[in-house]
Amino acid sequence: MGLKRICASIKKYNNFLITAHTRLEGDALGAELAFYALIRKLGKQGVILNEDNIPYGHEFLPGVKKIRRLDAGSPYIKFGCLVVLDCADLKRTGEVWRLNKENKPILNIDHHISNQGFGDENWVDPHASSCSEMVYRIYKQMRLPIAKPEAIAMYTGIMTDTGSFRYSNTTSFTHQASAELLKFGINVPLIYRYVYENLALEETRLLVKLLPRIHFSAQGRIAYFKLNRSIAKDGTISMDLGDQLLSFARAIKGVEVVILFRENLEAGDLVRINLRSQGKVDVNKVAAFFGGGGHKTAAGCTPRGDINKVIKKVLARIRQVLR
Ligand SMILES: [Mn+2]
Repeated sequence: MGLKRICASIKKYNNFLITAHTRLEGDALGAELAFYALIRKLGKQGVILNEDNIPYGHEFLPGVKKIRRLDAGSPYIKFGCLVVLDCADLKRTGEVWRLNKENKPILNIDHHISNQGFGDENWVDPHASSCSEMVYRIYKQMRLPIAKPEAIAMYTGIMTDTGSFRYSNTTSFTHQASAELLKFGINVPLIYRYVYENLALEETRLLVKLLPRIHFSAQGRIAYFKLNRSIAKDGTISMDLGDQLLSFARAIKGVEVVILFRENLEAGDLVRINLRSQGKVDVNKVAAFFGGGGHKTAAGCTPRGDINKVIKKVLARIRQVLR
């Protein structure tokens, strides 16, 4: 079984480079911080390093200051093992995977159903609510004591990936794990406030402007937002704001699939697409068709092309499934 083998691998190495996907969020950060604390308890060394910055609202996580960003000094970091958390494929780490020039073993710990097993050791559990929940299971398997800082990290990861325990990935085990983490005196309302109720005033103004731009398709079963280059410029559309749009749309009666289309965020004619499903449509399959992936109910992809043509193609694909 994957868990036992991952534990054996962790014991083998002494120096870890720990990373997760770009556009960091609660689960990626939670899993990283909890994993780092775990190897420290085993008397081992490690560095957490990501391509992207700590996202707004997550500075409260204990230990977040020791997380490094990819920079000029990064190629000189020595490590014996690369740990990739919450990534469906290696490229989701951005450019971080390139630091593994000496082809050190890769441990792939992830819960995306689209994960093909890019590591030398893979533990992929699509039934896990979150990568943080998987790290929790490593603590249990190794019988390592949990302390408050990593309890906060793992709770935050589980909370964000389950949409605060309301998505279909929430299991009885998710609640059991969370119940144990709560014993460490975690301030749940405060975490919730930091992560979800922390919109900046200018973002709120933008949100109000964008909400009327909602479109519907398939008799109201698909809701989507089209964010043109002009709106998305200066990176003003944070994922935070994107999440707000997605949550708003998924709360509408009869809506099965919610999509966010963002034009040309980084380069060229790329369209960033975020998909959420209420369960009837497997959006991982839809995203996979356009070169992406994720989970059955939450996935993403970044195809090339004119945004209007891309929208047409994606909607046609989903309408087929809804039929
Ligand atoms: Mn995750």
